[in-house]
Amino acid sequence: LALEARLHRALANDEFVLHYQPQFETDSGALIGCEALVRWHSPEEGMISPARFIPLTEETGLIVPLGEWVLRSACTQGRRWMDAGHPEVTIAVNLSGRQFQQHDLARRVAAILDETGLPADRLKLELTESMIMGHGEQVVELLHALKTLGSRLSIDDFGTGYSSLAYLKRFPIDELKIDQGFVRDIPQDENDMEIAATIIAMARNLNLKVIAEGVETRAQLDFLTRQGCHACQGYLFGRPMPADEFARTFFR
Ligand code: G
Ligand code: G
Ligand code: MN
Ligand code: NA
Repeated sequence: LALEARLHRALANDEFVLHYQPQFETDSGALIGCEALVRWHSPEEGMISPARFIPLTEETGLIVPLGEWVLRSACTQGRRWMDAGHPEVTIAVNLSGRQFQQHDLARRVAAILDETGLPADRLKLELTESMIMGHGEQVVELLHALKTLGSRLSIDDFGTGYSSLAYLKRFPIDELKIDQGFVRDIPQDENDMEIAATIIAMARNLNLKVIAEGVETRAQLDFLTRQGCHACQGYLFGRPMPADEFARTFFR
């Protein structure tokens, strides 16, 4: 069977799973949230990374129902952890451009929040610069509609797309997520350190939260903390892991 057909069958057969990666506040060391990352548990091949199938689902449009499954599953998990009495955490979910083109996306998100019972302010939607840049007033309206629900908006892979600073002021964004490409070579690469420091300073000046991803070493964490980065995510703290392992590891 071709990959596309196998992906359709995988969605019907419930072969996708979400892994969760923790996010920590740098000052306090407190767990503040997690990012939901999809994996395909293929009966033939075992666990398959989204890097291998997300691009094809974006081409074929399957990302729309898959993305909706991801959102519903992540919200369901967030509500389950809440009901179990675990500390308050936000659940970050990646949206793809195709999902963002749906004119009724805000209504769909609202319906999923309603259905799962996750409070809107515990959901964080990760968007990329290319999804929101240059798409006009419709996008501004959609962002405002999502904000009005009460959920948070984060710009993923920040610094890798168009860098128009105007949109940061114009759009109701809550957080910038520094791309791991700027974190990887801290503290060896002076340019990357300058870029990371500049993004942090800019975010703080604009009253936005800033989180670094791909944090793997103590030296990276120390640098980011000194610069005033609010939060960090990366292998130093934990890899993406199944929900039960996440709870055992981080809710104690
Ligand atoms: O988890 P991992 O590092 O393998 O993810 C690889 C890529 O797949 C990343 O770019 C990540 O943003 C993307 N990805 C993971 N889960 C999702 C998802 O649920 N929806 C979308 N649109 N992208 C995802
Ligand atoms: O595009 P997005 O930022 O959503 O993708 C996140 C990707 O980064 C996931 O595939 C996740 O597995 C990966 N990732 C998370 N933490 C680290 C890390 O510390 N180092 C590296 N190399 N990758 C990471
Ligand atoms: Mn992401
Ligand atoms: Na990213």
